Amino acid sequence: MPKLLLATGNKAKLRELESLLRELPYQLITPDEAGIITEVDEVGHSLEANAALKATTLAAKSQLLTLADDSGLEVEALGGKPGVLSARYAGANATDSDRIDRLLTQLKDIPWGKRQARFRCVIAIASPGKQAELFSGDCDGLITLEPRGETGFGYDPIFYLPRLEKTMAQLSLEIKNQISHRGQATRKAITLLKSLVKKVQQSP
Ligand code: ITT
Repeated sequence: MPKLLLATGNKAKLRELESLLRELPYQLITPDEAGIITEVDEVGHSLEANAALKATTLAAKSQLLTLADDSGLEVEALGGKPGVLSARYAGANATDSDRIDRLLTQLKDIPWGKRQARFRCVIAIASPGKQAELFSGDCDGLITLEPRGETGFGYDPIFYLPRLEKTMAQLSLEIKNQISHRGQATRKAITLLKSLVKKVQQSP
């Protein structure tokens, strides 16, 4: 079976990707199994640029077909911030709870009707020495007044989904994957991954 490196240092993201990709005819390889450190300087100014950078850099390092994910939260009242800086929003060594506190403080005067936000995810797939192919997904919601729920990661406890009347952190991993930005982007990428497997099988 061909190998696919899931190039993320975020364990919760890794679990979601493993679940989304588990039916595919690929052996999914974690960074630990490949013996690589996934840290890449995310110098790009967009999720697209950073996803491509992570996938091409780590494909070159591992010599494996590589999938990388760059994602973020865009808050309308903050003009789309933290966006591409979502992971670094409260400084380099901050925790998920530090980032949530910072965001809730920034939004303290914003009323419930104006707390629209969007999760965006860009998945990049790259073979060693090749350009990355990109797939995106998004998911709309509202930023709550306080955290609720225990599942997921990152900003999930303050991301409310009106249709489900729950935060993202009140959903099982399976339901989150059905509706999330990452689920949507990954399902688009699966079409490419399936065609790449066929090519490998057909080559002599
Ligand atoms: P890798 O770069 O190693 O994949 P990372 O956590 O640094 O791990 P990103 O650079 O893509 O990942 O940063 C995305 C940040 O956006 C992440 O740390 C969360 O704070 C937030 N985020 C992304 N997807 C999320 C999700 O599904 N639920 C909640 N927060 C999310």
